[in-house]
Amino acid sequence: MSNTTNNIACIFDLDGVLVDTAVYHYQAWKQLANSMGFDFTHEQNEQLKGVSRVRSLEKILAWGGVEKTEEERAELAALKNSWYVEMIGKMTTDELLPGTLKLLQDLKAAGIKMALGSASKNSALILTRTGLASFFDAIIDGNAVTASKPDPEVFVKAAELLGAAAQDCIVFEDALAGVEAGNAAGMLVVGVGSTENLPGSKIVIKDLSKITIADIMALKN
Ligand code: B16
Ligand code: MG
Repeated sequence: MSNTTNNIACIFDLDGVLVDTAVYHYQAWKQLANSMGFDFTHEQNEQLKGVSRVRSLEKILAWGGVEKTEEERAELAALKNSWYVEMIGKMTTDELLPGTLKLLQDLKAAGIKMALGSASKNSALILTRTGLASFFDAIIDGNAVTASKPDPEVFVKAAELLGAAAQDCIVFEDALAGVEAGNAAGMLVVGVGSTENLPGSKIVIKDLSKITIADIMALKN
């Protein structure tokens, strides 16, 4: 691999980019909303992607027209998380999204630095269950930041830990809040999902099987 590859660094979002956990978040939030007597749509669920647990709950309560005290909100968030953790505790390597393993293996073999940049406070369990932990040179997740995406903090901190300049970082994101965070950090953003949901991305790919190291290098040139 040429030296130029050493000048780039890749920062991956977790839920919806590397692993298929978005469906578990949805199931757990839906169960919580249903227990309070209301529901929300798939379109509304899109707005929860990349958004912190606390902020997600606030949005859901607003959709249901339900008011709760801070203490009650903390209990509801903990309840949702207990259901979610039960689900992800059973995850296997089969739940990696298409192309994840191959791209991470190729990047590792090429000596390209990689970081995780996730809003989740459960990233350690997910990485362990799916066998991805050893790929990352740095992990920044919901436990390491004070501001949620679209604030750039998560990606800025990840780049710092990698020792990479913002302009050399490529962020992979499935959520609009994450695309905005990557752009605010001055990084190049590859959207993962559908174009209509991810404006502001440099390119949008369906999943990680649709991109190679050569494609990534071409984006930087
Ligand atoms: P947790 P990501 C985000 O992860 C999810 O997209 C979002 O739906 C979730 O609310 C957030 O993590 C917090 O997750 O409750 O596990 O701390 O996409 O940034 O990897
Ligand atoms: Mg995500």
